[in-house]
Amino acid sequence: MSPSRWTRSAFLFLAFFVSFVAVDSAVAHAVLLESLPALKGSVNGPDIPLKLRFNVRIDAARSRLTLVDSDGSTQALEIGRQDPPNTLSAQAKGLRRGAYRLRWQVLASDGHITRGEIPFTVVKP
Ligand SMILES: [Cu+2]
Repeated sequence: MSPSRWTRSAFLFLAFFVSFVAVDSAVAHAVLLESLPALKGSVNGPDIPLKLRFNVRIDAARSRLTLVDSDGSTQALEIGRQDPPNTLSAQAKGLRRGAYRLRWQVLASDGHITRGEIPFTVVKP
């Protein structure tokens, strides 16, 4: 291989590698950045606004928010209007004092599903 050909091959390889890495990070799946209630936070009941903010846009129609009671019973929450599109919000109503978990499962724009739980406590019924 001549030196110029070698250089071109090396450049092409590098360009391919860089574009691959760039695309991979651009379509990253959803990571939770911030939540209301905060992780292990305490909030006043009985009605609690829930908001989750992610690093990327979320497909709300294919995402799920579930409230888990301290006795393990679950309740699906209706997801409200997305504003902005990297957030999910819902309303939990009539909560009594106690420990809860907000279970989330979201679909990001890259087609990957991620899930997690936010434990929180309701202090004033
Ligand atoms: Cu992903």
